[in-house]
Amino acid sequence: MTKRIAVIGAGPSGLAVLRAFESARKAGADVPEMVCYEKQSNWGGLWNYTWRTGLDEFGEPVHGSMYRYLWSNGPKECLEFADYSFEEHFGRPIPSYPPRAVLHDYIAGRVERSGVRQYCKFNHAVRDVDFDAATDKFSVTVTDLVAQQRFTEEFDYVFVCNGHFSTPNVPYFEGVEKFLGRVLHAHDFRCADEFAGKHVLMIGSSYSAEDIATQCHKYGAARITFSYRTKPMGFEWPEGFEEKPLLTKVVGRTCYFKDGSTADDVDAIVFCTGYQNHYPFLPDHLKLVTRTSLYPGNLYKGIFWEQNPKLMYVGAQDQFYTFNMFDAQAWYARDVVLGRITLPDYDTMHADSEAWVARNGQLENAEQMIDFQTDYVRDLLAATDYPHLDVDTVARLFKEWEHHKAEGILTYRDRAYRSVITGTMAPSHHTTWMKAMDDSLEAFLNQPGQQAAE
Ligand code: FAD
Ligand code: NA7
Repeated sequence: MTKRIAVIGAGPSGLAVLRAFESARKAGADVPEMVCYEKQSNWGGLWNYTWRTGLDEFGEPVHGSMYRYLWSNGPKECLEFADYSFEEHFGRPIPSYPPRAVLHDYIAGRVERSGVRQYCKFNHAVRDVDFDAATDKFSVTVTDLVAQQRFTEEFDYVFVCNGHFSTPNVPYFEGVEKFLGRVLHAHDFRCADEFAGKHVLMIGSSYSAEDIATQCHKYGAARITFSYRTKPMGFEWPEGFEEKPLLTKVVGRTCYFKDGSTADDVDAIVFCTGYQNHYPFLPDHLKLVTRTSLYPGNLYKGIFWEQNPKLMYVGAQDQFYTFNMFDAQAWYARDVVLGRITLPDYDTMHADSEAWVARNGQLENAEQMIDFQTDYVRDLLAATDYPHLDVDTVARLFKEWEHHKAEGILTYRDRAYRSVITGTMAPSHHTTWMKAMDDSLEAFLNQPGQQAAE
């Protein structure tokens, strides 16, 4: 009997899985039947922009956390697929920090060309997964959102690829319920224009705080106050920015902080307090329970649920590497499913993942974290036929990127890097990021007379 694989989610992680199996099939391998359930009407995951917030047209929680004017927050050269370069997709070199629509086009282009759309069932939300030890099969219960029909199918393997930047982490602060302004989580932020002329408080000191604040500044916010829990970001912020310790209470439109200082006349509070790994469709015995982490526990190779390795997670970790790491995971998992790699016993798997978890716990700064995830990706790549990816060069680019951010949080996106895959130097963008108000694909690619800078 043909084996069957369920893939939950058609974001970059789920698509990496489809692509990995399809490339083996095209090379002559006998691959299992694949079904990918995706609750949105198209693929691309978070990169598939939606204007909606809260619940969608079917009453489902909106997956999207991306906003208008979102530009890549890292160089595209660090996420480039080893089997599909940006140059191949766009027919020419493009600048290093593309806006969201350009990255969506790139992700979609690869899978469109490899013909995997036939495996995707869009507008299908996975509700429940269970495993029957007697039959050695998973049952996956799904709702067809358009037909409003619920059904269950059986599978031999399940890939969990639902992402973990969609369910907000929202702490409570005294008095916030009486705040006389707008309160939202980064998940619901869509458009910086709304905050033109306003004083906005960002709670948090990571990527969302930094990026939403600089977006708001770019589109005319009057003042930005950050509130950090552990430490300030410490960038050289433009005038009107201030970093303060943790918020203690809110009274009217005044915010009080741990050091006794205040911020007055706050118009909006944006909770940039991160997200939860959330798997509502999994029973406890299959469910990963973790905070955002570079190496969640109980996952051998960061992928296999050790108690039942026929359940696999792709993209469940915090990310420096993204698209190419998902590929490395997908190729490795594929080779296990195809019998090309044999998994060790439970104790060996668990000891291995515990060693990674322990090393993760010792990391002290971004450079060490980059090296850690580089080692992880390198380890996966060594075992499969994924095309060569020079992760040492990728790691060097990540570190340069960190330095470039430190040198100018408003200018780092004006930098250009050399492709690790093609060796081509990216051209500079026709407009500096602070002046590039139009984030459409057309505006970005319209580079009059642009030549690749060597
Ligand atoms: P997602 O992209 O989240 O895709 C998961 C998919 O699963 C979605 O399509 C969803 O609809 C589907 N799904 C969820 N639940 C179900 C269900 N029950 N049934 C069926 N389908 C389901 N990365 C970068 O490399 N560069 C960046 O600049 C960058 N910027 C980011 C900015 C923001 C605001 C955020 C939140 C993330 C950013 N990321 C960035 C990281 C991002 O997580 C990855 O790029 C990538 O989208 C992760 O892919 P994924 O497939 O694991 O998850
Ligand atoms: P992150 O990177 O997980 O960061 C979450 C931030 O929220 C971080 O600064 C946390 O502080 C802070 N946080 C979390 N809980 C609290 C509480 N209770 N009080 C105050 N502050 C808190 O999430 P992001 O949204 O920034 O980034 C996620 C992805 O989106 C990422 O891939 C980007 O590319 C875009 P800490 O430093 O832990 O003290």
